[in-house]
Amino acid sequence: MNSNKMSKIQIAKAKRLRSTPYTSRIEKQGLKAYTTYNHMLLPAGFEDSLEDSYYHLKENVQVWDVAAERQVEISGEDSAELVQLMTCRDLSKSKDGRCYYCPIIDDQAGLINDPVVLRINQNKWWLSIADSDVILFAKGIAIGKNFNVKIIEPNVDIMAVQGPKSFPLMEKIFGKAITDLKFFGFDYFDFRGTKHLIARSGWSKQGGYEIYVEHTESGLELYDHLFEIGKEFNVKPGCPHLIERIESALLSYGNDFDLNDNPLECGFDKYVNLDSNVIFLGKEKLKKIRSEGIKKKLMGVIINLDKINMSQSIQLKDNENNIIGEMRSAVFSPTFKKVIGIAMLKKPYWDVGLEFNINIEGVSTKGTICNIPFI
Ligand code: THG
Repeated sequence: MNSNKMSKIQIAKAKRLRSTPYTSRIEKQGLKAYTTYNHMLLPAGFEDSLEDSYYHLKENVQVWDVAAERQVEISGEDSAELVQLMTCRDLSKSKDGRCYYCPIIDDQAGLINDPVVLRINQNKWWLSIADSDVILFAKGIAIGKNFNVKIIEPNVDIMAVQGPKSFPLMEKIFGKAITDLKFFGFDYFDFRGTKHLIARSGWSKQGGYEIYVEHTESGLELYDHLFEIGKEFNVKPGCPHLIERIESALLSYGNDFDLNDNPLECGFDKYVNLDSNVIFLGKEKLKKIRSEGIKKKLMGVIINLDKINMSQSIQLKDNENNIIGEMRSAVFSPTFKKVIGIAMLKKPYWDVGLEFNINIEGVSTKGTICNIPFI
């Protein structure tokens, strides 16, 4: 009832809520909903149901307008030092032509963003950002440090090609070289005389590519071409998928975590390097957190329900009505036939198997804590 009413409310477009080069196309291709991301339109659903698009993504190939994953380009002689200062991941051995998933933190180790960092070369980096204004943070640091860098948001509009059939589809256009690309590697590939930066990456675990379109006209031709020759692979338009991403535990900045959480609480331990000699903001604070131990932790939850509609976090309680954490994202999973979610649990309540109570739209029910990813 509520959600039906909600869906009739439209979002008013304006210059401030930026369109993408693909907007007119996706609107003709059955787009049903937008969300906003980096002050830009991000498609959030097409005419297929959430479940139909889930199975479609897992079996076929989809093209996504993810231009809202904006680039912060940092170039110049101090660029490597600035990028390192912003992330707790050690980039001292990073290589040209590689992507790095990097938590960006402030001096208190609070998470500013979790971009994919592309090392184009030692003096030119792209931070492919999640939904927060990284460019202002970068500029602030650069000004304060008197760095010799140029920081811009270039005209780059990513289209993602995701799903198992993305490999034969992309091979048909770009040849075998594209299937040789390693996970999180990128290179330049020719399409009708124009070079496009293409990475083997994307916000799904179904495999695929991201095309960082700098030459819009050629990019739009490529977009149309993907749909033209993709027919044999059952290509459809799509967008980051709520069920798939929760099952895969691809975390979403602003939903699952934000400035009030640190990387160790979010399970980003792999991307936290405290024992090398690189210099970054928040390093001392993170060392302190590591030695004292974290006080909350992101976990999975499973709830015996067949639907849920979330737009804010929901408290989790124990039998004595103590708040033990909060669920931040959730969706019904057709694979588990239950609601699965991502929750921040307070110490000492993050034990796998622990039961909790949760009240959803007036109905009280029980759930269980589990590890992520679900799949
Ligand atoms: N692609 C690009 N930019 C992005 C995203 C993207 N910017 C915003 C947002 N997504 C950033 N968040 C993530 C989260 C997870 C991953 C990528 C971006 C990801 N993680 C892999 C995993 O979890 O298996 C691998 C990380 C690794 O180990 O290096 O892909 O999707 N361009």
